[in-house]
Amino acid sequence: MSLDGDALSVIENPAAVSHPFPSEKAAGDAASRGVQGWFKGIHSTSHAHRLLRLLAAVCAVGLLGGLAVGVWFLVKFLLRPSYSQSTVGLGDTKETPFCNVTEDISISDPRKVFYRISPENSLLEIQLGKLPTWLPVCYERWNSSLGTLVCRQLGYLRLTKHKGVNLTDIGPNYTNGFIQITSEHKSNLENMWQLRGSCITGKVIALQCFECGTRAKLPRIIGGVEATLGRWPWQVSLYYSNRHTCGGSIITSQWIVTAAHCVHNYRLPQISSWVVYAGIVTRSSAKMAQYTGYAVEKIIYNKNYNHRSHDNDIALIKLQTPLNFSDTIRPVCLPQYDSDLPGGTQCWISGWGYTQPEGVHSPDTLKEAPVPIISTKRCNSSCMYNGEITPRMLCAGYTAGKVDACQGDSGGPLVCQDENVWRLVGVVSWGTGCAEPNHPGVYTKVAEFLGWIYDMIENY
Ligand code: 4AZ
Repeated sequence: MSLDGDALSVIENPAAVSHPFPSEKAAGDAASRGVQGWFKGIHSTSHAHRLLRLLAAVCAVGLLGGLAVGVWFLVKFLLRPSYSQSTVGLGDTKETPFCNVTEDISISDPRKVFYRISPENSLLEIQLGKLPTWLPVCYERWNSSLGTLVCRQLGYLRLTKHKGVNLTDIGPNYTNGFIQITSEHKSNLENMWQLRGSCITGKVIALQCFECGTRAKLPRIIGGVEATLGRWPWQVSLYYSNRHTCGGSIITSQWIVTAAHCVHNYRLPQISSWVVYAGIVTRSSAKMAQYTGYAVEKIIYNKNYNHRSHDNDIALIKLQTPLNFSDTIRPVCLPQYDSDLPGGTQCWISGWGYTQPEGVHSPDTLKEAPVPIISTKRCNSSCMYNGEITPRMLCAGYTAGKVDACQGDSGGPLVCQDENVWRLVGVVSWGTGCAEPNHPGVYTKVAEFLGWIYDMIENY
């Protein structure tokens, strides 16, 4: 697949060509013109003349030196360097000489306990610290709220099913011990588990969480970046006053995640002006009779949203009627708790946003593009966003620009695949221009809002 030309948002950005600074000669000319003007009209003796000429020369040299230092300062500190594609290729995640960033190679995982649900027998398995084995969980003192906590920890919105399974039914595979719940404190899964040699009840937990982040088996597409129906089944188009305004992602049959900047201000009270279209790739199909769109019941935007800094740029939309899941309409999973993706992780964006940085044209067909995560350290360096990236944001894209989200993609998904499920890692939020070198797309970091999302969905 070629990225050039068929990317989500594109190319030929004039900022890619570095602008020459005014030459020192021109600066010197200007300076000496200034010096000449200063001395015009002064008459004196030849001695005084010589003295004055000497003074003029000293001043001119001083001014020139000052100008040279000024130009150097401008280049080094004030003007962000831009790189042409020949110096930094697409996908480059290496250090650039101006940025002075050293990436942390080993990113330490803050988690002490790891959870998984065995795909073979649905048993809940836990890994404590760095122990090499995954252990099943005893059934005693288990309940559904613990099940919900575990599912959420794993990025699934809710618990679907849970039961105790007889140890005698699961075969001889589990000989390394068991995990027993030790705490009554049910809002936090930390430090709740203890190692045991056996389970008193002779039963262990089998679990099923809300299904998300999968797509139907699709014919494979090579060489194109126009998405096909069902490839991003969580992607929705949010229409405001009959116009595509933003993207969004389905997380349950009734809830859509989008950006706060899409819905705040004058648009917020106009609930009836919003329509959500799901299961489409062409916007023109939204007008067809079979896609009547979904009416909106509620819009909740994060109350800490700051429209100046773009911090906390996240909102939830509740539909009046639930979506019917199918091959083309499906929810995306959320990130796991405490998950932090390292720079270079390949993720994808999709949307109906502008396809030219200066353009006003939104494509009819949904576009998709791969974008690697850029570490916050690098994205916050002086050559990128110089400290503007808060812990609630993340960056994805390319040093060279050229592939990026743009206006109209806002609110839409940045998804990354993790062990066969797609997770909503980011929400398209902002960026300086579109596809500019050294200005990658900035996304709301969904992992920072898991508590808020669960809270809103439960209580509204
Ligand atoms: C916008 O205006 C917008 N290049 C969205 C994404 C980006 C820039 C602007 C990222 O909605």
